[in-house]
Amino acid sequence: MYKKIETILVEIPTIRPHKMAVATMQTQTLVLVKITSDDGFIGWGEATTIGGLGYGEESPESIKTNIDSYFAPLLRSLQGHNLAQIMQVLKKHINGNRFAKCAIQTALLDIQAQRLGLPLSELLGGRLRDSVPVLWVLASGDTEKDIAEAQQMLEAKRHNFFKLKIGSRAVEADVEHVLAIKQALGNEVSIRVDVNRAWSELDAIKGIKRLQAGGIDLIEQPCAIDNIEAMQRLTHRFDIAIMADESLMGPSSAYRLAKSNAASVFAVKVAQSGGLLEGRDVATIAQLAGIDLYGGTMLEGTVGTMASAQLFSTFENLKFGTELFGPLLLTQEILTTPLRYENFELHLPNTPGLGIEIDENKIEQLRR
Ligand code: MUC
Ligand code: MG
Repeated sequence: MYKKIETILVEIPTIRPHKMAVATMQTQTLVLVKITSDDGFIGWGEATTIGGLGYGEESPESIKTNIDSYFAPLLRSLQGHNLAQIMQVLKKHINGNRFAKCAIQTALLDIQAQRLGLPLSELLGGRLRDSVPVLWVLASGDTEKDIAEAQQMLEAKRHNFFKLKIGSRAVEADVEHVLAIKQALGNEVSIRVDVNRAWSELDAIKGIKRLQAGGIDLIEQPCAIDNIEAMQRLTHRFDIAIMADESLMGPSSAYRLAKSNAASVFAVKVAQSGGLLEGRDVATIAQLAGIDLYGGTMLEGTVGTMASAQLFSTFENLKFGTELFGPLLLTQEILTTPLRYENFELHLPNTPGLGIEIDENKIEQLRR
């Protein structure tokens, strides 16, 4: 039984403003869930989002309210430890709320894996790699600063591929910005762009033509969430990889996107999928449809990042790597031992569950 469910909002400043078409972040609000089981285990989950309601349909405050008011009483009323049965009841009684569901499921999986003495990845099908490649997102808003930041990351062997946040300026200005960075970093360094749905289809055609010719490797979510037809036409028209991000909201949207050939790559995000198990389903749909995979982030802190890494470590095809750099964008550490980023990759622990230890004193200091 799970009698104690706590939801904690933790506010952490970022190392620099993070400028995206949907919001500029100066701080991140981590939404953490801590569940204590009757047999003495503690599990953690995370439901962090980006820019309040700027990105998704759930805000940190609404996630906390909904977990405290609806998920927690329901979970407290259930007997036993059967995770599938518990999630089935939660899904039956609670509509939507994918981020909240993901956090609860992660904490329960963390506990179940600890109970079995296994790393969480072993409950998700089994680990195929002990580390995942991690890119860095350049989003200072300034071309020269972005180039310097990328060069620093390359020298420190922290990241060797990059994603650029665009979409807030005119298409031409964004294209110049991207191509200047590509030229400065050279052919060997993979550069991708995330438009965060800011372009019309015509903007996209104009922009992608030049970006493809300039050697850019991937265009993420160029058009509106629901404009599946535009994504389909762009995927068909260009050789460059077109990736669905915001349009992917769990397995059924993954199925629709795959069926309409509306992307050549999927950004799998555990919270957007509605849980780790649903993220795995999204990946399976992609694999069956011949769509490549990329491990996405909602700029989560260490809990959501490690949960995602545990899932991504089980993917057979992780062709486009991951963007699990969220904790590195934050100025404060909430683990007793920080995550290990080394040689351009995030390394997974072999200890049971998520394999991380939360510094609860730090959480107390930083909580809202
Ligand atoms: C997004 O749209 O991909 C991921 C990395 C980043 O900088 O923003 C997020 C959201
Ligand atoms: Mg994106």
